[in-house]
Amino acid sequence: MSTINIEVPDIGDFADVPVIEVLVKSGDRVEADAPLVTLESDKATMDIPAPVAGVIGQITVKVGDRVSQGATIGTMEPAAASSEAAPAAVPAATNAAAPAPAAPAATPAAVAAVAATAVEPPVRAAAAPVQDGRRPHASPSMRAYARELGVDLARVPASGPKNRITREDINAFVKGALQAPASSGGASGGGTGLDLLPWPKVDFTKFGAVERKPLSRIRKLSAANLSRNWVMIPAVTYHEDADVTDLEAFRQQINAEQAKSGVKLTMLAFIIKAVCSALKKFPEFNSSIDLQADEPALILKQYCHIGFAADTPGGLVVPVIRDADGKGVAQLAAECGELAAKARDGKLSAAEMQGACFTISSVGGLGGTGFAPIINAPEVAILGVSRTTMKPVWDGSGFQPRLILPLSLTADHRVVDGASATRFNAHVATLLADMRRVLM
Ligand code: CAO
Repeated sequence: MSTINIEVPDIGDFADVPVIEVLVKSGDRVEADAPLVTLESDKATMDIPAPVAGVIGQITVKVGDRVSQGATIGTMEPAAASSEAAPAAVPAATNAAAPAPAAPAATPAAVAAVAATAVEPPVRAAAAPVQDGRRPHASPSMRAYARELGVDLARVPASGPKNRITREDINAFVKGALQAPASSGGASGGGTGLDLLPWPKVDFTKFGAVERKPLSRIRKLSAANLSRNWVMIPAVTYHEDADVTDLEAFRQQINAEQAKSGVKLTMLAFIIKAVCSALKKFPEFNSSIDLQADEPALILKQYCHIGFAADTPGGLVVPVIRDADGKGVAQLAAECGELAAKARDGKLSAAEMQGACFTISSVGGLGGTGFAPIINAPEVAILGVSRTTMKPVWDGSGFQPRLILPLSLTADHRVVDGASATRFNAHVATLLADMRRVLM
């Protein structure tokens, strides 16, 4: 056997430097210069490289041990010594005329010289992390690995001690980038990532008294969903006015007639009915885009489940009315009322919030003249509804007082072009102006 010791080579002025990572194990085959162990001082992170190519015998240090120049960190068998075809190692000192050996000799003297003589590979060092955490903290070998893969270390979340980026972190980052939808842009720099500034950290107490209130579960979930949807969907909002003068008169009349029965037709129920009809006419609005498949595609749905935003003390939730297209306005109004009550009581089941094809967000009961709602992924559009107001409308010969309902449709431009969105919105407005058209 020609086992050699692996020693800590010249590491400059450093002594008693902690081992922060052991990168190899017994039996690993390594190239010359391959990083074996990482040390970290106050000022730098250093890799101790393999003195020659070969097979690791054992590593005798563990994370937390402290080492200085000359300390043995393990043993290895040089490749030439373990190969039949390789020339026999000749101690340089005994054969001055021979060419320099490809591997060190197996004599103790030669072994001792390995780390500090001609075959001594350079110790690679990286600056220690800066305290604000912005400069990525990684050993030289991890920097080299990241460079090889084209990974910008500043984007890799670190899981190692002292916030250090490990090989697993880089692998996870690359895996995530490969699995991300093409539309989200790469994470390789070059202007395709978001390159956002860190969120401002402010000590608000410097400016006045504050109270810290934990976020509700709903708010935490919706914050994550809304952020993703806002960032990932190239959305455009289109505005339209619907003349609901006749519809509102009809609704009031029916509600008055049925006052004793307890049935109340709501504006939202009529809007759901109109939207279902428009989704039949414009099927791309009842779809989801699948960019993750090998063959990206549009999934067109044959069913019509409608979500509606409900304001609750815990935050916004979106209950879903199943097969809304097959239901009458009275039933739609009743289901909306029941689901909204359940939402406010925090009693909605997960199933009651899943499977929507399209969402309606109505703030009309509260006010508003228009707003840009955020699409509820993986849907491709959402209709915002604001408060009806009586407005003077020119009929060709004079101004007439008409009740106007503002509609704000946000649509995913990857699926819906501006012309289609405007047609859809105008169609919903036409249906609301005369609900008999829903029958056609
Ligand atoms: N314009 C004027 N008034 C309206 C209106 C409109 N567009 N829509 C409803 N109203 C009035 C109704 O006439 C009713 O008044 P009356 O009781 O005097 O008849 C009152 O507002 C309540 O209406 P409603 O009982 O029909 O309830 P709704 O359909 O307006 O609301 C729900 C139900 C669940 C949508 C609502 O409670 C809610 O949570 N809205 C907020 C949704 C939200 O937060 N969206 C924003 C999400 S961010 O995108």
